[in-house]
Amino acid sequence: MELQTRELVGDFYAPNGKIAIVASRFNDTIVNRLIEGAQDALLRHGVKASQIEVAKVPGAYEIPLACQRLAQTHRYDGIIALGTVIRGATAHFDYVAGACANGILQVQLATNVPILFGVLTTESIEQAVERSGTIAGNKGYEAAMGLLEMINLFGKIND
Ligand code: INI
Repeated sequence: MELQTRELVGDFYAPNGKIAIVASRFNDTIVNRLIEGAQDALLRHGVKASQIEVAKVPGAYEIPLACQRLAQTHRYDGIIALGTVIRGATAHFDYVAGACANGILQVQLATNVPILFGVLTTESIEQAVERSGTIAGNKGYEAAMGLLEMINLFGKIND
C-alpha cells in the first residue's frame, strides 16, 4: 500500500523578499569571510544583490537586538546572524556566546522570522579560520543555505 504521508521539506529557491545579514565587527577578518560565504550561497541560488542587506554591530553580544529591530520591520523574509567568538580571546566567552545564541533563539520565536545561527564559537583563532572558508567549509555559506531551506519550508507549510 502506498503511503500518503505529506513530507514538508524546504527547497533552496530564492525568495521574493529581502534577506538581512547581521554581522559583528569584532574579529572582522573572520566575519568578513562568513559574509562572503553567505552572499555567495544566496547569489548562487538566484537571490539578487539588491535583496540582500548587511547590518554591522560591534560584537556578537549586540547581534540579537539588531535582529529583533530588523525582524520587527516585517521587511525581511529571514535573517542570517554572523559573528565569531573565540574562547581564548576573552574571559567572558560563555556570556557573549551564550547571550548571542539564546538571544537569537528568543527573537526568532517571538517574531516568527527565521534567523540562522552562523556565529562561530571556537577554542582558537585557528578553528575560526578553518570554519570561515578553509578546511572546514564556510559557516556563513551553510547558514545562508539553511535560511533558504527554512523560508521554502514555511512557504510549503502555508500552502
Ligand atoms: N565579541 C565578539 O563578537 N567576539 C568575541 O570574541 C568577543 N570577545 O572576545 O570578547 C566579543 N566581545 C564583545 C561583545 O560582543 C560586546 O560587543 C561587548 O561586550 C559590548 O557589549
